[in-house]
Amino acid sequence: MDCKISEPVVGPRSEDVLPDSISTAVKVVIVGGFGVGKTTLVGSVSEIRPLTTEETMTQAGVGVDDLAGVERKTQTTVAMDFGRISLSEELVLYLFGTPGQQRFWFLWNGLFEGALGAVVLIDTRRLDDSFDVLGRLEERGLPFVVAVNAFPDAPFYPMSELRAAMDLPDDVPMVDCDARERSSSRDALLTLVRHLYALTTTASESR
Ligand SMILES: Nc1nc2c(ncn2[C@@H]2O[C@H](COP(=O)(O)OP(=O)(O)OP(=O)(O)O)[C@@H](O)[C@H]2O)c(=O)[nH]1
Ligand SMILES: [Mg+2]
Repeated sequence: MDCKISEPVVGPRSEDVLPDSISTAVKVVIVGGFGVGKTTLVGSVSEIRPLTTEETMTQAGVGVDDLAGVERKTQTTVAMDFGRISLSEELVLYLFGTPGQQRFWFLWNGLFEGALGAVVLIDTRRLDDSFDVLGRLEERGLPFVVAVNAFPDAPFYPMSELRAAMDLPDDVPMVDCDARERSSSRDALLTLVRHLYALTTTASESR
């Protein structure tokens, strides 16, 4: 019997393949407290379909998860987010979003391995949640920028006041951000890359 098998060719989608011009790949982490928009940022900016590990929040979290300010949240990251964005023909960023709930923070060690920098997302309604996050980054000595994610009912504070409240050094860049907007999320990542570049330049000049 004549039998022709025409299996579909399975392989990477064209948008998943990096152009040959890419010469530098940098790993960055997206960190911040519970529900500040980390998964949203990775999802809005990634040029590949992002990997998420979202689970439905259940009654089991009552009394464990602090839902103040994010009462309408139904899903939470339990392991990581992953995405990718090419910032130029040569430079690609690999994005690793961390889980925000403190009970999953033990996963940060693995996620931070090999990372060159971090974007810290903050929500001005729950600024206190950022203190532990910033403390952990400072302990690790990982360079970071702070992105103030704009929630509609969040109080507005000038950047200088936020900087003072978080006791941030003057050389840590701060940007406004709407994690739902691709261009805004991209700007936050570009701010981090410029910061990393400036730190490298300063370090090599002082040698
Ligand atoms: N208005 C507004 N809503 C946002 C923004 N970013 C995220 N959200 C919403 O805030 C909620 C929480 O966002 P997530 O991206 O899940 O937050 P997360 O930091 O990943 O949360 P965890 O992983 O649970 O810590 C979602 O309903 C988003 O749609 C923003 O910039 N503006
Ligand atoms: Mg998340």
